[in-house]
Amino acid sequence: MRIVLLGAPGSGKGTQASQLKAELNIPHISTGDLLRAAVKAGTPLGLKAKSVMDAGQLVSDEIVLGMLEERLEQPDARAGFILDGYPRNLAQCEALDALLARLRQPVDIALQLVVPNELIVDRLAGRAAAEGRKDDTPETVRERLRVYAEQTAPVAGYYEKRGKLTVLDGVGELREVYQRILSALPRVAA
Ligand code: B4P
Repeated sequence: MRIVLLGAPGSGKGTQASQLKAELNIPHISTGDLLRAAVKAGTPLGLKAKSVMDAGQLVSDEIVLGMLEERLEQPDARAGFILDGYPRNLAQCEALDALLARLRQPVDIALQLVVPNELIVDRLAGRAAAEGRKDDTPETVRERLRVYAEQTAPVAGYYEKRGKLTVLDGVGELREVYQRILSALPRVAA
């Protein structure tokens, strides 16, 4: 199964995807994680991405697509994948469709987790305290939510037009949200 997880920062995409990958036995591919790994390794690409991520902006489409392409071409992704954090704008939607057409791996379902902004701010403040991620500071979170509303929100419409979008309530205990996701997936018992 090929799943795209959509939602604002802090809506629970990464959290839910890491649980779902074990259930479905397919890799969780997070562009945020790929970028953070490049930053940590100090690669030229990571050095370029770091300041952009710390400011809450989107890294260039070209850099993210190159990384994603390399990851999706790995053998474990042939059985399917959970894509988290991509696409983040309409240009990335088109690029993903072209890439997946070449790999003969079209998206089966796009799941959007909806969470109100006030709750997102609380969740990310909790993560800032626990993990110290630089882009979880209140000021950067506000910028990430602005970028999301401006550039990423239209991505849901892209999948809706193609009959692939399912919108889910992302508010509640982790387990409750997870059950909603399982119930929305074709051929997976809830
Ligand atoms: P991401 O890594 O995608 O960061 P994120 O949006 O915060 O999502 P994440 O999956 O980590 O968090 P989650 O909601 O699960 O992106 C980081 C940066 O990378 C971007 O700002 C951008 O610069 C760059 N980037 C990534 N992809 C890109 C792309 N395609 N193009 C350009 N740039 C790109 O969890 C958040 C917190 O909420 C956690 O603490 C979790 O425990 C908590 N939580 C989750 N569900 C909960 C629940 N039900 N109840 C209570 N708490 C919950």
